[in-house]
Amino acid sequence: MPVHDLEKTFLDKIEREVKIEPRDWMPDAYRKNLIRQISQHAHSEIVGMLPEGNWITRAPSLKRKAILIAKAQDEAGHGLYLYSATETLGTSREETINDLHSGKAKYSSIFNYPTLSWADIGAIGWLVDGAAIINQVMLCRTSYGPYARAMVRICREESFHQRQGFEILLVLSRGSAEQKAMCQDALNRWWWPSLMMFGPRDSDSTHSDQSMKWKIKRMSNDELRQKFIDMIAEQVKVLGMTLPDPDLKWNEERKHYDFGAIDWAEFWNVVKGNGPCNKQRIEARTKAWDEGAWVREAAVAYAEKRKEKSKSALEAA
Ligand code: FAQ
Repeated sequence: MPVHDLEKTFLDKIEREVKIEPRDWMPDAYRKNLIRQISQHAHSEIVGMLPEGNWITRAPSLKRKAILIAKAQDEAGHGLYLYSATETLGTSREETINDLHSGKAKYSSIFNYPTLSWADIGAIGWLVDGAAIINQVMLCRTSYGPYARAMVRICREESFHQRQGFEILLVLSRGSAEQKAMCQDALNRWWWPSLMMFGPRDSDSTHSDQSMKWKIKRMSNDELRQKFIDMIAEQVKVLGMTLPDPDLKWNEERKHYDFGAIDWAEFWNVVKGNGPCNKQRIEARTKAWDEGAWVREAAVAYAEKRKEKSKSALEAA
């Protein structure tokens, strides 16, 4: 079929909300954009375990430790579904991971901030998972089938993560003066970086226009950010805490919360690799990759042995 007709079929599917599947024809730029977004999403899940890992050995009780381990394990699983979804687009896992280690591929800016107190684990669950869900609910309707299906499962787990984060903060907010202060301090430090998770303003977003046309993204960065702010500004009242933004105010006309200026210079600085923990995060991932080489080699050797065995069994039969 001529490329023109293939493209017409592709666009027609997008128009009719029919999912694009791995073996379907797709424009190179669509494939490339998906590889970029899905792999960066996968890297975010994997790097995202590191700030939480910092508290697994120091969780305040056995119950909290077990919950945190389970949460980090879920995130490893999300990363693996998403690496698999990236592979369906014709790229290898090694290539994708090398791009993370070399700094070519990004991961969410949020994971370059340190976790200084136990309350930070609550703030990550409530704010970071909360922001991730707002973004990912829209991605359940993304046009690429394997990505959309992975998102459905991931969202179910993320909403549990968000509730556990809120519950950690709720307990602290009803605790001693010291615990209340710890809770407020975590919110003060995580609020603005959480807003940055949604990406640059729509006017500065390079991929949004095309991604919206192809229905990879279904809502814009600013729309999602506003949705998140409206949700959190209400929920924070239950905690009896505040968000560190004096301009945060309900706007009756817009039926949304107004909010103060985001520090975009800080955002780009972190994205470019100069955040408080960027270096540490990549070093930890590279070290884990190098130290796991023997496991990958053993798995390949075992798979080859099994293949050989079943081949000989077939020949003998
Ligand atoms: N950090 O043109 P746009 C989680 C980059 S999962 C770093 O607007 P796009 C789970 C962007 O890549 C969190 N870089 O880009 C968890 C592009 O650069 P490039 C991750 C960012 O793709 C919870 C440039 O800026 N979620 O948290 C960021 O249309 C707790 C221009 O930007 C996803 O990845 C950023 N925040 O929109 C785990 C969701 N924002 O690639 C552990 C899927 C933008 O050209 C604990 N991704 N950039 O070099 C998306 O929905 C989109 O990719 C956006 C960005 C909305 C993130």
